[in-house]
Amino acid sequence: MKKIDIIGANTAFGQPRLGVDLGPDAVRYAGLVSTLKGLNNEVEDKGNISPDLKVDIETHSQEKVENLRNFNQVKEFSYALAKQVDASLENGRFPLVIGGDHSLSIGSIAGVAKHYDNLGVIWYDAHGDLNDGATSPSGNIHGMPLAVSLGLGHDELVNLYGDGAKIKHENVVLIGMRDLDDGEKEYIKENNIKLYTATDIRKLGIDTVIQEAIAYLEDKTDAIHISLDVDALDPIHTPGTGTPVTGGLSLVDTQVTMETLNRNGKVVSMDLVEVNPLLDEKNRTAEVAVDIAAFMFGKKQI
Ligand code: Z70
Ligand code: MN
Ligand code: MN
Ligand code: MN
Repeated sequence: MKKIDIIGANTAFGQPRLGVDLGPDAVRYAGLVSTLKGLNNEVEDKGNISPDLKVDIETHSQEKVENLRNFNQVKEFSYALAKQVDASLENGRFPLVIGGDHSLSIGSIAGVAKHYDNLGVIWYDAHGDLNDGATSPSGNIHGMPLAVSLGLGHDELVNLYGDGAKIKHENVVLIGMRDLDDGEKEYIKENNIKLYTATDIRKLGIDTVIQEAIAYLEDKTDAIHISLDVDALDPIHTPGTGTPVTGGLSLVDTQVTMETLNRNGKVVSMDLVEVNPLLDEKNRTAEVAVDIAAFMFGKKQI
């Protein structure tokens, strides 16, 4: 039983495709609140961060500052989200942030990091999201949030809602990677970041991977944040996302990961991001997102 705040992070500013801003509502329509309540959690839906968001389909994603698309919008949105996540933890609740594109994690991690000196982060994603303006091939800030949280990137993003890096390299575990840019690969090696690629997971088995990840973070962290991009899963399960990558993780692997993390009890906050209902098949990806959340909050197969 957990006390959960659902926070709709309806941003599409971190990348050029519209529709991901509708992700939080798609996940609501797929039954998020009733599912989590049905598992005996206390649930409050806090609504969306930008309830009056008016998307301008003409100008969306045209503007760049130092190769950072929609820099000012991402900055403002992230700050508002950080405040909301901070308040949620302050009230003794579990912030469950529903995206929206992955740039939102700049804000959610900044909010959580206010509460912990040694926050652990599990980045469950096909991508590393470890670019900065110089290494990014796209200028899309959704490819940068983990770098920003580690202290690499534009000053105003790195220092957003608290000075400097929010997390340490040795407190991060990457799971599901299979589409890393060259600069990201170098950054992972240089900083010795713990990494499980999609092929590592197939070779070792997901249970070994998640047990190793927990053991790796156990003694040096005081809490864990999980940031789950639905493109970590194979597009067979989650077709409704902006950048699907073949060869992904299975739904069962993801259920095992969530169930194990729930049992471990150290996870205090979660992002569930990159659901884009405009690219989906009958809201299937949102339904899978609800199932993933269910396993994080008490669902079992028997
Ligand atoms: C690429 C970039 C990315 C999500 C794509 C892609 C990043 N590395 N992240 N989809 N969720 O543009 O930086
Ligand atoms: Mn991502
Ligand atoms: Mn991704
Ligand atoms: Mn370091």
